Amino acid sequence: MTTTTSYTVCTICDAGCQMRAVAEDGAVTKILPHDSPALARNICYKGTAAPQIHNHPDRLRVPLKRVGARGEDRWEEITYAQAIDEIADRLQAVVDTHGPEAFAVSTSGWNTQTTHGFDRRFMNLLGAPNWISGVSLCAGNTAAVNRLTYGWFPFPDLMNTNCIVLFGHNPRKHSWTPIYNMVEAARARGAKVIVLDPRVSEQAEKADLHLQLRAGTDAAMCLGWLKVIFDEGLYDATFVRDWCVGFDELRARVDEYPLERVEQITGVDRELIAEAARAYATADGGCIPWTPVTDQQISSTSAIRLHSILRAVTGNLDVVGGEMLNGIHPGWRTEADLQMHDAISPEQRAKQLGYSTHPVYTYRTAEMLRPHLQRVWGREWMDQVMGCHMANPSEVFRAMADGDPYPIKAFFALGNNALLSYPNQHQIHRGLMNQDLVVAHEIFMTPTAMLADYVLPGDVFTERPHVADTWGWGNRLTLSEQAVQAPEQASSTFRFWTDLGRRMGFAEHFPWDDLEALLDHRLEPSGRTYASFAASVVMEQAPPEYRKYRKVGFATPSGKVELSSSILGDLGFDPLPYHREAPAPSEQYPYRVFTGVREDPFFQTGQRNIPVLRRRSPSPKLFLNPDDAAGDGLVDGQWARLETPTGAVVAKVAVQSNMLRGHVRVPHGWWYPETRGALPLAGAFVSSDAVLCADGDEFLDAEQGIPHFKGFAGRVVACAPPDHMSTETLEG
Ligand SMILES: Nc1nc2c(c(=O)[nH]1)N[C@H]1C(S)=C(S)[C@@H](COP(=O)(O)OP(=O)(O)OC[C@H]3O[C@@H](n4cnc5c(=O)[nH]c(N)nc54)[C@H](O)[C@@H]3O)O[C@H]1N2
Ligand SMILES: Nc1nc2c(c(=O)[nH]1)N[C@H]1C(S)=C(S)[C@@H](COP(=O)(O)OP(=O)(O)OC[C@H]3O[C@@H](n4cnc5c(=O)[nH]c(N)nc54)[C@H](O)[C@@H]3O)O[C@H]1N2
Ligand code: SF4
Ligand SMILES: [Mo]
Repeated sequence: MTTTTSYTVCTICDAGCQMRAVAEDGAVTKILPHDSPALARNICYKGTAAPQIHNHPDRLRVPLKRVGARGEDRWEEITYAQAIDEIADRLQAVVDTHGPEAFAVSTSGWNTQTTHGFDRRFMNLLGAPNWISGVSLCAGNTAAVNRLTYGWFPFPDLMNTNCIVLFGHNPRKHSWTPIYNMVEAARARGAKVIVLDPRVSEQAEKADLHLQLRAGTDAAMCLGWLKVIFDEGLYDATFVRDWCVGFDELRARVDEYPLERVEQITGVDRELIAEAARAYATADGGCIPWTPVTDQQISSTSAIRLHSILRAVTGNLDVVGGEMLNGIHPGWRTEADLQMHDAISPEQRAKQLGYSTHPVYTYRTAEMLRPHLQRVWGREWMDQVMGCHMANPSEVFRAMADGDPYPIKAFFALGNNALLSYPNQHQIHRGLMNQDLVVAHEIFMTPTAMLADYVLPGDVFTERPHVADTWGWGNRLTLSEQAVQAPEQASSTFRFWTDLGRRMGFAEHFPWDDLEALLDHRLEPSGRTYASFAASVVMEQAPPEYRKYRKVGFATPSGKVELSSSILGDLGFDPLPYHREAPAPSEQYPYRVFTGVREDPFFQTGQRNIPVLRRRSPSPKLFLNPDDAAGDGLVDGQWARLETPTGAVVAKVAVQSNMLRGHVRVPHGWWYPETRGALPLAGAFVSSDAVLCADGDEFLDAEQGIPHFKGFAGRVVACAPPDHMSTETLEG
């Protein structure tokens, strides 16, 4: 028996822990923690379940072609070469009839890992602007909004900070373990932790201060903090004078939010608001780590901007314990460097859906930032957190479903369960049903893949070499070695785009024959090959350099921190942050529903088919406060239906005293792989939060067009368990 041990970067979730894969006779049999004591704790039970996931009997191994009606889940096995041939011909037919804008791609890049900018490269060569991603709801959009204010999306210096402010963000031992470990270490060092969460979350339980705000009121809360910070002179007046523009306008806006008003909006006592604001502003090095809760709200752009503004006016930008503007690794070609955004014409870029309606995350804003990014970071196009200048997902699905404003007729999902991963699931479904060509690149047969014409089997992270670059967000490079061969015809998304590109006339732009050759190219600026990198580096990061803006300024039009955003103003939006509400709860729909609270055993829509993980959480749960449950006559453990004007899902009631009254939590991403063949699309509509979330204008953030997942109105009624859950087999 041959046994090998390799360094590998886990992509089961997006935290990217480096760990060790043990392979015996060509299969990964065991995952070990890192051999560096500093990194050994960065591993969770999803990571150690990698062998069960990767060697699962249901892993897709051969390309499949649909033979039944779309969504019927009947297939024939074909060769990879036939699949690429037919996909190329059918995509070309769509482009010839409707133009390249009729082709859309959805991916998230975390898990396929080997995207390497090739999806955009292919689309840009074709002239296709409609690329979307799950990061439109997660960090990618935070990055885009951060750039409006200071031209970069900073990373918190958790190792050195004295104060951590968690807006909902709730890392745990088995949920974003590395961030959890850093927060724990900071706490042990004496750093203060402030949590803002409608629930007494795990982080809130241990926090120095917990502000139990109503869901969806984060922007108002931040305006309240600024009111205290300005009124009490707790800001860094020198930094504001020398490095910020728009202070007076901002101050006038903040004055519209006296603490009485903020207390009324957020439901948090004004004294506590002031105490928290003071604690953050006076900490010598405080940080507000990225959080998804402000990525998914109707006031998202304002709330994210307010985090940026708080960081700036308190003097926490690019200082020890604050927020690092690290830039990118100088010896590395980033995704953006490979994407060829100059190959697509400005006319085609302007057809990107959302370009005129919700432009902040589209090409339109990226085009405005180009000279400034070039000045500071040496690149015109930046792709932090795997997704910049993308189309608006809701508009893409509308175009797919209704041909409005123009038809989209070909849709590819790579490492993304698109049907469940955006708002308004029924519209996504209609859109997928209305396509001439749907391709899924997957490791399992998901509901989205069931709707495809072709399903291509993907490889997984232990089956390919990679150098992880913190998703273009930071300057760290981390080695991920190939431990084993992919099964049968499974391969990477790099292989897919290369083969499709070569087949469709772009061979000269896809010259790399394998991933190692491409990694050589990406490492070339540092004078290394992948082999020499792998032989000498496990992880590398340049030592931090602080206050770099003193040399280069900020990558904004003014070169300063724009408290009042000139770009937002030029785009016709309010250049100052504000608070906006979604339609309020009513007598008919009395609760504020929020999606989220990630479940430890699963990443997003995945792993419900992995027994060792599913056993830890057999069914989806609605969290309700005991008084609310009693008022509705609901008891812990019974099934209930959560209804919004958009749709209804069922889940088990979990009565929890840590929930704020009037709030209901619905989990993300539930479907029932075990019902494949028995329920349509394996129960994709039974318990999926995306069924509930609307994406009409009254639910969309104006500037980015992202939906409101944090506090939409709903009601809960008792119901019978769904048929497939009525036996206790799964529950046990
Ligand atoms: N309705 C709703 N939508 C959401 C959210 C929500 O809470 N509600 N959350 C948002 C957030 S925070 C995020 S981060 C995104 C996440 O979006 P994604 O990261 O795209 O997550 P999933 O949609 O679960 O899709 C991941 C798919 O990739 C497959 N996969 C895993 N590894 C590989 C691989 O190596 N190769 C290939 N080809 N496939 C692989 C898995 O089987 C799975 O089906 O979703 C966002 N969308
Ligand atoms: N095990 C596991 N870990 C994961 C993931 C997973 O699927 N499984 N997913 C990863 C990904 S992609 C992400 S994005 C993160 C997300 O993980 P977190 O950042 O921890 O976010 P959530 O778990 O969605 O919700 C966190 C908290 O937000 C609170 N909350 C709800 N609405 C609001 C609001 O309007 N304002 C505020 N301030 N708080 C609110 C909730 O009560 C909850 O306690 O987790 C990552 N880690
Ligand atoms: S936290 Fe767990 S699932 Fe996520 S990357 Fe780390 S080991 Fe993998
Ligand atoms: Mo996320």
